[in-house]
Amino acid sequence: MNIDDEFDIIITKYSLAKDLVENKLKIMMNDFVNKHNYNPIEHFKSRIKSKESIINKLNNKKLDITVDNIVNNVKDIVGIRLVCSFLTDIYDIVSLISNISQFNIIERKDYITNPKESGYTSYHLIISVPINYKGQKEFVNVEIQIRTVAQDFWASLNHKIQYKYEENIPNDIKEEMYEYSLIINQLDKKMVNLNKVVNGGK
Ligand code: 0O2
Repeated sequence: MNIDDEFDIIITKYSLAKDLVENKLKIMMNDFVNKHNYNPIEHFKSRIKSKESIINKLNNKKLDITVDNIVNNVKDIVGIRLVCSFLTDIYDIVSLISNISQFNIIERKDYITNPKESGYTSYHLIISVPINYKGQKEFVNVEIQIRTVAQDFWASLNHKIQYKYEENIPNDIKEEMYEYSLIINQLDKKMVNLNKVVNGGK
């Protein structure tokens, strides 16, 4: 089988995983809203990584373009981003996701407690979920990124900057973005406190 056909199969399998995870998350959120009368998720987005981006990622990691390398080294072929209002929502959502029986947590990265050098903050989970492809059960990885609206705002501009300058982001822009990430973190913490005051300490 040539690599284009292999890619088509990979995309089909990961699309099944994306549908499954989206459905489970919707059910999870409906249950939460029914119970607490509050929806911590402002919005959510899903995407399947393009073939070009998958190839770029393997090239950056100096790996050959093979099915094994794709499956073992590109953990975010399916990416789901959950954006919420408050820092505290992030940890509630992580805990809810961790309790979904079909989701097997493979990796947790708390870039809120340990921000990346760029200033990037977000909580990442890599989960493995079962899919049924042509009558066979298989497990597929999905990346879930959970972040606040403010963190998402920062990440979105940072993504544009990375795209424009690639590896050569000018130092003054890097420093400015880092400074803004600190401001955003302070703001997020203040918003949690103010929300507690407004809601009588809850
Ligand atoms: P895209 O376009 O969002 O898909 P990996 O790079 O995934 O092989 P690593 O280092 O373990 O391995 O991944 P990491 O850093 O935990 O997560 C990678 C993803 O996090 C990125 O995916 C981005 O979505 C996001 N991310 C990480 N660092 C930054 C950052 O400094 N700025 C922004 N805006 N996003 C970041 P991709 O595939 O790089 O990009």
